[in-house]
Amino acid sequence: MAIQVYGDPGSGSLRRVITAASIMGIELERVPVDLFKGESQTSDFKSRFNPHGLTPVMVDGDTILYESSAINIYLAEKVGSDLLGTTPAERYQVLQWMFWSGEQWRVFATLVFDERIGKRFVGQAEDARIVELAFGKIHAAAAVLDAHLADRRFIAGDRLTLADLDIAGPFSQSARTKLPLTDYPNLVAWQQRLLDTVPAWAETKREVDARIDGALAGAGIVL
Ligand SMILES: N[C@@H](CCC(=O)N[C@@H](CS)C(=O)NCC(=O)O)C(=O)O
Repeated sequence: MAIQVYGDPGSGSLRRVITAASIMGIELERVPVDLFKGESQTSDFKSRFNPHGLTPVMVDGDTILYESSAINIYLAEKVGSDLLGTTPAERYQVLQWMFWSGEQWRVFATLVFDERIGKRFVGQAEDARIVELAFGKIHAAAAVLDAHLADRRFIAGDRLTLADLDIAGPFSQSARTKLPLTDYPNLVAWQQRLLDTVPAWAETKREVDARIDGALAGAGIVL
């Protein structure tokens, strides 16, 4: 039976899994979950898949996993992919940056998305203090990334790994949420490199954009 992934095409987290699976040649059965209708927040979804009501969720036989990074590590180990590094040293670098991404980077981009876009769908205004706090954290992390990428083409090693996909996640919504990233030329160039050299990253961007822009237009929201 095919590996199933539950998620909404507008989700930057799902995008990381779809992209990684595509690169690894893993066929996924996609099960749509409409986040704009709250389909991940039902008691059925929470009790069966993820008590937090968040997606994506992967089902592979008896294995049910949430958290995109864990799903990508699971998939990479299943097929022995080099996306997770080929030596122990490389693998620890990949893991270091994946954990860093969750702790220092994506969490603040998600906060901005919730304030600037999520709240608009329920008729609320953004809290400027929360956005300011998140922007401060994003600036600090972007400066570290920009310096790290000054003499590197990819985050860990000299080729694409899961660390790149994890750190690229916030770019899925950054134009809509107006993240302050344009002052970091190495970061901007690295993101463009991913779009230019990783077809699945470009393809999933189109999917995310179509879904979110369509939902915004449908709700009459102009950012
Ligand atoms: N750290 C989690 C983030 C999961 C997450 O925030 N998912 C969002 C979509 S990107 C979601 O399902 N939101 C549904 C909701 O808030 O109701 C991961 O990487 O999987």
